[in-house]
Amino acid sequence: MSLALSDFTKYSDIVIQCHDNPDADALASGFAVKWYLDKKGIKSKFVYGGKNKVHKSNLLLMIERLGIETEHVQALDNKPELLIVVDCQYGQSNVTRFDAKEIAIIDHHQVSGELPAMSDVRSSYGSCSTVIYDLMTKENIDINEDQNLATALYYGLMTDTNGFSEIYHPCDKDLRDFAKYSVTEITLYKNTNLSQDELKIAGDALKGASYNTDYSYGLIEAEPCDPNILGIISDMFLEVDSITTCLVYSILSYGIKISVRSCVKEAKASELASFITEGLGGGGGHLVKAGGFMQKELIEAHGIGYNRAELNAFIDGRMKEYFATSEIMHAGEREEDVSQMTHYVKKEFMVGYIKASDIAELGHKVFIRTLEGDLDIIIEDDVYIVIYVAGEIYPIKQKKFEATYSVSDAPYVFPGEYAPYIIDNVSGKRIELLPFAKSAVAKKGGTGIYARKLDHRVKVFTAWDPEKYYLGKVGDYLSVRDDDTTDIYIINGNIFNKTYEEA
Ligand SMILES: [Mn+2]
Repeated sequence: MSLALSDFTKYSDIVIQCHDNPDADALASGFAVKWYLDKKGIKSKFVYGGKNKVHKSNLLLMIERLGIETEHVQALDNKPELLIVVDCQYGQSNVTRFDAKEIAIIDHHQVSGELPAMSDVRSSYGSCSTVIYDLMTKENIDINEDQNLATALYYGLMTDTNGFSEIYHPCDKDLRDFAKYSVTEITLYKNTNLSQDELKIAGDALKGASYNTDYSYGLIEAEPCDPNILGIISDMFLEVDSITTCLVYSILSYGIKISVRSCVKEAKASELASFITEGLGGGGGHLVKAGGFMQKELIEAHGIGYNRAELNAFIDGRMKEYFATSEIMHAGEREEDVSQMTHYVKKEFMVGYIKASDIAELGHKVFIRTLEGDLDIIIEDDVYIVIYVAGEIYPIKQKKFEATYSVSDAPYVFPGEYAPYIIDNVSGKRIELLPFAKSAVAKKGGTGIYARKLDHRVKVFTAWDPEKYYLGKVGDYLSVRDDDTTDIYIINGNIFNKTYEEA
């Protein structure tokens, strides 16, 4: 299921709807779709339903100053040809149901029901604003054409990711880095974000903190409030001396919003957030700060009653489970018992490669943005860029490249979801990598490994990075080199199957 914004241009009677009680991301998303349709000369209306009209000061300022035309309605005058639902999904409990001949969905939450053919739901994105930014980029529209549009999308992403601290997808980073927003506007909204009542919610919530002494974590439930309040509470909560991780949540009518913090290297906040929300929504962020959301429909489908007592017990249970079921290993401090493992060697598989000097001038420093993170390389004559089996990118010297791979005539097919690109730091140019990519085949054999499939979660601190662990999940492989059995690391199960075979 996918869509392009240009799919909408064949309709003439369009209503755009965001979820009830809109937040900045919902408003920015509706505004952006309407902006696009206006540009194409198609009339549309942007509405939201529900009991309440927008009343938060920052949102009122945003609506007024960026010229967002939105209407609070209880019903539609007529059944539109097309209803485009943004930042939520049709049929969810936080979206008033309006009838339409056809439905389209653009969202970034977890899929919770059946989707219409015209839908684009990207659960790993920090905001719906980012999805629309990407859809516009694909239509060759520069959001910076209109500063109000760039400001709205930037603010939508900012507020949905706790001031960018809970961002992880490269496309979110693109919007954050490339939007030419108005600093004046953002500063104004940022400082009208909390009402006196919300400040009181934060104060009340702190009084109800609970502590788990076995695993040194803290839990706080806050009354329904702006997600930014959760971030403020968890930042303060983590400073308490007896805890090393904490989770702050609030139970909303349509789901649970969480904010997670960690100050120890044995638990990444991003990973904890994704563990807590797994199967029920989504979560992620950084080492120290992360956030997430769990959908009411999915929680209920898991047999958990949507009431405070059951939800509190469920969240506390997941926290305990996280700490109880993760094994921590430090490379170099233990010798693996290879008799319990299988001997494997590399098999033949295809990768992509690019000669670095084909994409930028020698000596230039370039920045590469990939799904796994950003990296910088210097363009040298003997540097190649390899696109690995799941779309991961890494630089390699020519000598090592030739020893590991042989070039192939087969056309290159990119296996990943986010097309990598570089920014040339000298010329400032953005260059897509895929048009330059050619195929190569990995040679069989080489250094062998011993490996075993994991049946529980393991965190490995490898020899080359003692600060950050690699997470191994059920189905991934714990591996050691056959010539150095203290060199433990994790190989993703999917990549392992594509790249190794029994010796
Ligand atoms: Mn959103």
